[in-house]
Amino acid sequence: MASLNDFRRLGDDVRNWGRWGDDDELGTLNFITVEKVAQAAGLVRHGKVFSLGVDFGSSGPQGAFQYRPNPIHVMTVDGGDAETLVKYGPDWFKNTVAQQLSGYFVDNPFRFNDDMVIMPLQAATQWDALSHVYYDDKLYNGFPANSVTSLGAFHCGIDKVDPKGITTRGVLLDLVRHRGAQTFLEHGKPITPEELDEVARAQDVTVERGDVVLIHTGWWARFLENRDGTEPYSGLDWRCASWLHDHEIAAVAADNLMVEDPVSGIEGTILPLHMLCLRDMGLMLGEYWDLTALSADCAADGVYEFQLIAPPLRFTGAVGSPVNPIAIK
Ligand code: UVW
Repeated sequence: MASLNDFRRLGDDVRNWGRWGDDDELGTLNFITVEKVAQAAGLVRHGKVFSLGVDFGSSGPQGAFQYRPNPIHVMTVDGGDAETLVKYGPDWFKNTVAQQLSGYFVDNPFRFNDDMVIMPLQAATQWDALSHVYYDDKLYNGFPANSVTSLGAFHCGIDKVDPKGITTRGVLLDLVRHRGAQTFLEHGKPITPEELDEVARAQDVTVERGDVVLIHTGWWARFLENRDGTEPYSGLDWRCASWLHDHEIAAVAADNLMVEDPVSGIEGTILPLHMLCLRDMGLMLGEYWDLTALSADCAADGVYEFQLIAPPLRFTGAVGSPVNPIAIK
């Protein structure tokens, strides 16, 4: 087991603070240049589109952690209101909402439906913003941790990503195939930097500056079988921070709940890779990405690179965002 000193040493090695200026809030997304965007577009050869987003609904992966429920979907207007609630609804409804709606629904063929969702922004397929995780009272690039307030993140929020978006070359590293696993990487064997290199070599793909690397662990396929959002798995070891740093990638995403291995590997802290990536490197993490169909296609044609389009939603001051990432080959 490594120590907090080992962790801090690696933090010093991979820290990107000041690399793109003292006011930078994009972090490693700065590696995505216009040339990179153009290169990625050139990878589209067959028009095959893969949606990497999962369903946002009541049977999603949340619930096991009490602070994160699954999305709650509420209809705020539906066409049935025209036939029933406008006529028979309670007085408060008739005197307020119905008065407005009757303008649309009475003596008028027009009908409409509206809805809303209440959910943690971390509920399903998501990006962690750089302000999601910190330590020693500092966010990425040295911004004070108390700049994330009850009104939201004034630094490193997900809204800081939007001007640049996330459109780049994606590279899939298929750990399931590499380990010959049945469905998913069972708990107990964290993925090491050396193994990431082995997988890339075996797939004959290079990981380059500005790429988003997708780690296929099979966890999402497993979740669809047993609906157990707490199923332990093997994820990236904390030492992979060096690998992600050395390859100058733009971001990393996986098909499991945390990207990193559930076993910390550092005595005295949980989630060291989150801290090294988000706070020290300024590298965003994508979680709960569905890589099943994409990995099957990559195995079939031997092509593990593609155009990836995955812009977060622009929630002001939010520390994360749902996303529906698209891979195109
Ligand atoms: C935390 O880091 C707390 O959560 P997540 O794994 O969703 O990023």
